[in-house]
Amino acid sequence: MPTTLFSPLQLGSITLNNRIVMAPLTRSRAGDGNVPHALNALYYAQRASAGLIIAEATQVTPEGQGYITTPGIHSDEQTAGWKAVTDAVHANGGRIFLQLWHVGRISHTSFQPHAAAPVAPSAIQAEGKTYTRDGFVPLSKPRALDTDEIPSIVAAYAQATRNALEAGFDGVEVHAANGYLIDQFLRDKTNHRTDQYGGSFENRSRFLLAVVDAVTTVAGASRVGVRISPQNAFNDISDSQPQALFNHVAEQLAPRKLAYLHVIEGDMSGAPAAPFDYAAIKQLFGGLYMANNGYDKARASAALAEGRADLVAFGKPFIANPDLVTRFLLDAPLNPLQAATLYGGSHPGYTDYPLLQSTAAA
Ligand code: 8OZ
Repeated sequence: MPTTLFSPLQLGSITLNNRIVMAPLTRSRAGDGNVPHALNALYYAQRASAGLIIAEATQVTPEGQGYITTPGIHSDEQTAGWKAVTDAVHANGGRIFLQLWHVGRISHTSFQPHAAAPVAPSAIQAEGKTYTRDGFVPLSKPRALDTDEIPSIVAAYAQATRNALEAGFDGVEVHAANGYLIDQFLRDKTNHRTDQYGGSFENRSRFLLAVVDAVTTVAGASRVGVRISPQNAFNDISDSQPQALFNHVAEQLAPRKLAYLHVIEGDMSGAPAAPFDYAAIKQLFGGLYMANNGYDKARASAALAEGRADLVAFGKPFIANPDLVTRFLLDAPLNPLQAATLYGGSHPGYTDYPLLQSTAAA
């Protein structure tokens, strides 16, 4: 039998009902104190038929925030809020990981404790804006982290992992993609350091690997995934040698026997990307490979059948179709995405996308 989207998969000690993954999606709908609340539990519970949900990027420290009303996993209240989310997903038979996030320089002083500068590998300001209480504002110039500050950030990822497990998550995903702090360390556009965290591939990968090792010490390797985006220019990120850099990253992650490697292939905007050998990344990593970026059912099915991926993560289709798995199974039409309700607000465009039955009955 060829592998399909509906083939179950053993992920460490947990069994996924299918290979259709809900990608991590920032929706900016946390409650006061960036605490997940009942609205978020309903949204995730509606999508529990995914083989695996990767809950949205969640800051591991107050300094790790860069957008309005994104959830955290550093306070007791946040941990308790997430517990209600994982309970609701598990009650519906789902599995859920949490994506651990630190934005680094993709932030604004208004999100930072004491309105301080955001932190980054080097003091290089990103081109771009973020949405604050005062609307869109340019990203703030970061300050470079001192070498001796880095272990405390690594420790914050470990503590966030303890909190995530206490909150009932089945595992965690380390967000090393999309131009945020870990990616800023990996790339030579944003990392101009001269200490052991800058320069060679080995040095630029040191922070990622320290985080991965700290997180796996807490959760066990089979409950830890990593997300990378070798060609994504989102958040003003790039590298002079992306293939060689990410081949090195995949090689270094391989012996760590993680749950999976999650790869955003190409550019998130859909802009054409240069040729890139993702098969090499998959082969060097050696474990389960989760593909992402603009897949539909046909492309995803082909990737699984041809052994180019083991799981496929879907973003926008899962926002608009809580019953995406059923729709794929039946080859049913998909609800279109409402772009205006992606970020912020309450139920509209979040928990009110219709199910197939209610569409048919209407
Ligand atoms: C879009 C808007 C805000 C955040 C990412 C967490 O790219 C994000 C994000 C995406 O990983």
